[in-house]
Amino acid sequence: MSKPQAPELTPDELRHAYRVAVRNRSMDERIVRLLSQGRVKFAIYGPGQESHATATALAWHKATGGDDFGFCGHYRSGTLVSMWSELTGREDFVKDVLRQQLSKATDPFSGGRQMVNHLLDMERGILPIQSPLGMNLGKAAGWAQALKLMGKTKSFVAATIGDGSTAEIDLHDAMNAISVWSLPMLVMVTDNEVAISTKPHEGRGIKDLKAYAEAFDLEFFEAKGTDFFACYETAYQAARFCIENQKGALWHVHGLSRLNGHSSAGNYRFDLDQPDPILIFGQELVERGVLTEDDIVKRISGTGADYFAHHDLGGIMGEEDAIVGRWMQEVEGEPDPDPNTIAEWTRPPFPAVADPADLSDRPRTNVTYAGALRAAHKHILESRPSGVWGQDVGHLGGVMQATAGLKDLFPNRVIDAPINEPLIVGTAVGAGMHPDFVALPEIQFGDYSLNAYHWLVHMGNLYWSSLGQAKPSVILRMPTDPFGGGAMYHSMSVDGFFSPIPGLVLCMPSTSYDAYGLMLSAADYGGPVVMLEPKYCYRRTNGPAFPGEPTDKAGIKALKDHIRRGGIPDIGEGVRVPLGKGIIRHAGTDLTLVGWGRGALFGLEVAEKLAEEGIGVEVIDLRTIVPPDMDLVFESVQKTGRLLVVADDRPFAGFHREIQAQVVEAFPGVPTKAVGMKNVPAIAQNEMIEEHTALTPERTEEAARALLASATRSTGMGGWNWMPSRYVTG
Ligand SMILES: Cc1ncc(C[n+]2csc(CCOP(=O)(O)OP(=O)(O)O)c2C)c(N)n1
Ligand SMILES: [Mg+2]
Repeated sequence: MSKPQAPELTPDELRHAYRVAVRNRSMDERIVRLLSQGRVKFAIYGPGQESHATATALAWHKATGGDDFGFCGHYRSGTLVSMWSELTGREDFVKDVLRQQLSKATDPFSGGRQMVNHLLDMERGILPIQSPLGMNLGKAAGWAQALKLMGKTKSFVAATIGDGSTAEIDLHDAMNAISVWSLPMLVMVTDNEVAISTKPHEGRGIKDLKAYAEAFDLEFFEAKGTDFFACYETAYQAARFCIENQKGALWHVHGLSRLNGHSSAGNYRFDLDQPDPILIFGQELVERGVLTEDDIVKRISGTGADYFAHHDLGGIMGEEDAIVGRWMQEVEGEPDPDPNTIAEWTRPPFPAVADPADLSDRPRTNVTYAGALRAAHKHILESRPSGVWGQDVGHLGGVMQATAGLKDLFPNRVIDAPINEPLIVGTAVGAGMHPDFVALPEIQFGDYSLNAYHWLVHMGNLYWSSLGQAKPSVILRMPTDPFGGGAMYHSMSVDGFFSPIPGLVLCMPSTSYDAYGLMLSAADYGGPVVMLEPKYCYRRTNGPAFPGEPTDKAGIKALKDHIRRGGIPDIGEGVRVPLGKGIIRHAGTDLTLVGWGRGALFGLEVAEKLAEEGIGVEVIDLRTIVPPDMDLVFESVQKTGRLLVVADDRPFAGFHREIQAQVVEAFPGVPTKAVGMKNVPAIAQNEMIEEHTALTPERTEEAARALLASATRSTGMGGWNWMPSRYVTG
């Protein structure tokens, strides 16, 4: 392969690179000084990476023009992002890094929420750097995937990991995504031959990065990280390779120095024995006649730990250091974040959705739950930049047939993904961060979503930690709960695992109408939403009819046949179900039954049965589990004085207990029970045992009757004016 030659850099460009390099060095070393004075608690920085960083940003800017670009670095990428910012018109970037270092309210990346050098600038394609090392790769791969699905044919995306982080499974995930989806993405391994304190022989299983890259059909590049010109050339070639071939590459940047240790948590004394790229770069620029000896930094003999004691800064760094010093003073005087704002940016505002009119008079729908999901996907795929990916979602239409028929309509945007849940969810997070893109990943069985648990946590905290700048629009769907002999690992309920994750919206629709309406609201919403879909529901036709559904016999038969054969029903415009709002499925005054998923359906069965005996059970279907519609629950309990919580998951330490706890806090003394799966490790394959373990209508009824029979009482502690219900007194 003939490699493209990088355009020659002008003296002005070289001087600019040197200036940015020394400005960042000055900032880092001034922070080191603050650390030793105890004026900063923690720092992580990049002295030793400046030549590689400035050269790389310059090369990528030349190779891409700054468009259709994405980069997710790590905590040592500050100088690279600094250079990129200047090239794309953002000034005073270092001042902003200082604001983050000092955790000021003015920190534009996170308002004092993130650790220093956890940067982002969505407008310039700088994706949010977060601490979990390998996950920056998944976000970048997803960003690239969405660019591709949006028809960008000249895009380029890069991500950084250190040499030690090559042991993280995330690298395997990203390499698979880049290889299988042919993503124009460069994996940059910045190798300083150490990971905090762990040496390569202790921490690196990959012995040959070239062979490793080639095994995934990625082009391999390498360059010495202290050599500005080699890095510039290689960064340009690697970027052009990715752009022209729309394929992936791996760049091993070796020989990097780490001049102040890993972070302030260890020994951060400046290491005079390692090669300093700034000294090398300065000398080269003098030799090329670009700078004079007076311009550049030089090593001098001095005493003490301070970098400044051992260096004559020269003209350029002298100027830059004066600017940094001034900025530092200014930033120190800026305000701290206001404690009253901690709950801000927890999640995006929910879209305003008119509460659906009372649907109880509507006939039952003839659209199955799976059919409704197909229609929701179709609507989203038609109306927005979006993509569906998951195992077997394309050719097969998903194991639950929730995506059947979609690949025929959108062959490139409905994608059969590798068997790798973190890859599926992680790339969805990256893709969903594009302002208009909605990622629609599916996990084949909820049980396997546990492999991607960290991605759920990650997508839940991105919005908060970036003050709303990183907003992953992801609708992650998965079948859950026991049904029909699924056995272990095809029966798990995951609501109790996921409900404590901050920042997520967790839905479990029980009807076709809600499945469709919640998905569309989730797409309008634009934040991360997890849809848990009870396997029991897919072929059922629970809930009200959609507007315009046929009512004549022939029409109904045609609709049913169409859906049974994998067709996508045509659901008219406008159906939406509000996020965060429950619904009363059955009114009553004797007992409040709060359920979700199958629990709501069984609850309704029980309510209808008890109504024949004159017992009024009020059934609330939460629909959105998190955040739960507690107003609706409280209003009902205020009226009935009893609470039963019903869902498939185990009540033990699960979400049942959250509802109970909130109700008991609001209404001390209220009698309450929770019913769900028995507290055993899993569901057995034997269906008789499954029946004995899982939630059933019978156990729901039993719990309701026991609760109705128990005397209710008020402790008088909570000040709620509870009156004995008609059932108990009468
Ligand atoms: C997933 C994860 N595990 C552990 C850490 C803690 N940690 C932070 S940096 C680091 C070492 C990384 O070494 P390397 O990848 O070589 O990068 P370097 O810092 O040397 O540039 C570790 C273990 C983390 N941030 N993320
Ligand atoms: Mg390292």
